[in-house]
Amino acid sequence: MKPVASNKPFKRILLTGAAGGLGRVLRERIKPWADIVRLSDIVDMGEAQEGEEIMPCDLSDKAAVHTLMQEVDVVLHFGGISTENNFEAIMQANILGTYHIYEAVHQAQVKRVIFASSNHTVGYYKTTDYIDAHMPMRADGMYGVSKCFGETLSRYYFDRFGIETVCVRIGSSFPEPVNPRMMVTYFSYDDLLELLRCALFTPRVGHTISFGVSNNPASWWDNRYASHLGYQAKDSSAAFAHKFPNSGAYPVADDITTLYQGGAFLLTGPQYK
Ligand code: NAI
Ligand code: 15L
Repeated sequence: MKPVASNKPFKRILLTGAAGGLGRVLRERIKPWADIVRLSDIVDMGEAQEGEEIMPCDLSDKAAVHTLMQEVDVVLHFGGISTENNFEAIMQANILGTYHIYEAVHQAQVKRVIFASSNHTVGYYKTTDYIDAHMPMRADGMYGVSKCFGETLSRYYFDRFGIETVCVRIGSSFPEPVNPRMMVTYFSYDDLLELLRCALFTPRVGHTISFGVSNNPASWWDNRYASHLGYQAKDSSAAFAHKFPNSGAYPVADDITTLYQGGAFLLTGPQYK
């Protein structure tokens, strides 16, 4: 039988980190954008459903990442270690892994990457600061440093080879805020999907850094340098305000987790005495 012509925008999207919290949310929801969603992770992803391909891969394995990239149109790079950890582990998954992704993207002539960066690239700014994406990065730990590496690496691949990337400095993308900090950093799943849609379908993005955050009552982040994406958040943490009646008292003096934007990440890793 003759194959039915598809009118989906992409033939194949690669999603790394497909077994993770966000990967499992995106798995189903990005299907309208591609004939095939290629799912990859280092852990079990279950059975392939219609319109899916499952390709397990350790991001630190260069040859495997190159195989993963064959016939891919665009990449949503969400795989890697997602919280503070020892440097060796972070180096393998996030630093070497992201380097492998970009080398493979270059070799396979993939045109665009969406990189799941993090608010922890700027976690050492104060919670009284209002920052934009042109201000210097101030990572709050080795995890944040690895995301700074990914942002810098993607800038290099754009400047040298013209490979476009949207780095999304994701705030806190979970079903709902679970502490007062997340009243500021909350990024609903619907808004995440909308920002990804903007990042994929805006004709020219060059190298863009966007804060991934909903339209929350308070904000630390000015998204002016990503305005060309046209992202408009529809959700707000205000819907959960009843859970944190005292969040107006934030920050709390002498509580480091409320003084810096990185929150509890300030208490991970080596501490100054
Ligand atoms: P997650 O930890 O649930 O998912 C990450 C996935 O990457 C896991 O399934 C893990 O198995 C996989 N992975 C780890 N090392 C790997 C390796 N060496 N090779 C291949 N796969 C590997 O994290 P989550 O919440 O889904 O986040 C997804 C991405 O978004 C991560 O890159 C994270 O840093 C970033 N992010 C997420 C935020 C959030 O609020 N959920 C906030 C800021 C950034
Ligand atoms: C992140 O970068 C982490 O991946 C996620 O698990 C949360 O800790 C998030 O930041 C946050 O700051 O809430």
